[in-house]
Amino acid sequence: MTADPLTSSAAPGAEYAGTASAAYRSALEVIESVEPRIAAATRQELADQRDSLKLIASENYASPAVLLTMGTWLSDKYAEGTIGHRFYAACQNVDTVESIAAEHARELFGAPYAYVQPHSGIDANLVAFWAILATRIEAPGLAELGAKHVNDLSEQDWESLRNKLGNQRLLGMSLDTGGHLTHGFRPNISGKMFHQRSYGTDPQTGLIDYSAVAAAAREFKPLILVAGYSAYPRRVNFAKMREIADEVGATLLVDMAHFAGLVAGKVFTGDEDPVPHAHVTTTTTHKSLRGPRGGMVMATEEYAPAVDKGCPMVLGGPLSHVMAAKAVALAEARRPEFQTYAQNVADNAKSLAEGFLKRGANLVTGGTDNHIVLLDVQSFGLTGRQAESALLDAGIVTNRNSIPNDPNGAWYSSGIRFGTPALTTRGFGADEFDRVAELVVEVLNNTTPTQASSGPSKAKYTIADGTAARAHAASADMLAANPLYPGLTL
Ligand code: DSN
Repeated sequence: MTADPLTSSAAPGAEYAGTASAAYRSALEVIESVEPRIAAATRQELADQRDSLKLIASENYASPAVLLTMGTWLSDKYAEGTIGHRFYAACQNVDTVESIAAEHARELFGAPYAYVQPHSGIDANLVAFWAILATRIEAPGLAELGAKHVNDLSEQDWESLRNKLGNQRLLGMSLDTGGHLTHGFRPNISGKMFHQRSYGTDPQTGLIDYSAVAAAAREFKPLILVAGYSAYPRRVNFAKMREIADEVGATLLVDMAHFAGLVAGKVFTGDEDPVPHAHVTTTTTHKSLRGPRGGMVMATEEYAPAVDKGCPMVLGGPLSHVMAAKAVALAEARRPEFQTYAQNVADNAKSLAEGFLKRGANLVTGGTDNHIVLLDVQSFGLTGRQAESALLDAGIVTNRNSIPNDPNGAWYSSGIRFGTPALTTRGFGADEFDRVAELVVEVLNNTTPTQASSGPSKAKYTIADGTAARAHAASADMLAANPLYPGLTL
């Protein structure tokens, strides 16, 4: 395994590690002089991230260049609107920043159009939903009424158009089979906006059954078919999803927030690359793509003009400092080293999955072919909540997750979701991920649920003496061999 160039001592990150250290030391001194508790928490976060096995599938470590880009006066500028068309004066530098970020995104993903303003994944999906509604419902509605702009409509006509906008259908992957809350679920605004239905996975294999998706689409006739996931450990055939969307006249929206890094790194190509197949593709920039916390939307020419109106339609003022950091991260992702990184992420996930399977653990779908491994912890006699807490005691940071037909619901759950993007950035290889699987199994084998007065507790547990300490000691060696931000001293 080659160490990662952006965060390990082997390459470019190391060239500026000394400079970055000086920059961070100065920054923390300045922060300390105003609110020392924030400086202390910031230092402690680095120490904690350095000392634990970060296996949360949606987290990563951005490079010092990306992180430093966010700490500037670009943050102070208002720039509502879009490139060259702002509602504020003096946006020339924000125009430059946003144009460069969008250009990198278009080039990296081969997209006709990219919009880099969304502040998060939910914002990106909201922009996408409203761009689709504007294109497919509002524009033809206005034309039918002989109007150019919504402000030209009578109150009655606007009311009727508003009802149409708020009464559309969306078909997405169910939450318990790995879909995301923003794909039409009631606690999220998407579920309040749309009449939603879900497709699941095959109960035997745990895999997406495309003929079942097609049948659901034919029956439900959604305006929007959503593909994408946050806890499905397999690849998706987006060409098939597009065929299904086309057959029923739906717009295909792919949310690639989780696997954007595998698309950028050319691990997912052809039918597995969503961008050429989707009408609209959304993503976050901070997960496997390893950029700053934020979102992004890519679209065909047909949807681009509506997406471009994301601010002020859905979004508040763009975060110019974050758009700048997106540009830096996307420039990094265009380097050949990023393709090596992305392939390592997928190879390491396989190694982690095999490590679990050979030690007798059960995995949802029986394995992985992306960056996610979903462990069913029922065979350990634990809930997801108990397993997550016991692993945290041992310095292994994960998150609990529902599994299909989860008997414990979403809060306690029966699964633990693991992801390889972060530790792969640190330089962990296949052998180390096998060792991680061994540590996890050892911790869970030594954890037992605590009896509560009203029967077994779904949250409380006991971990056998010495287990957590042994796991800490074993991971300390691996963490020391693969340091986070080597050369960065505070
Ligand atoms: N919260 C992200 C995740 O952990 O998958 C998705 O929004």
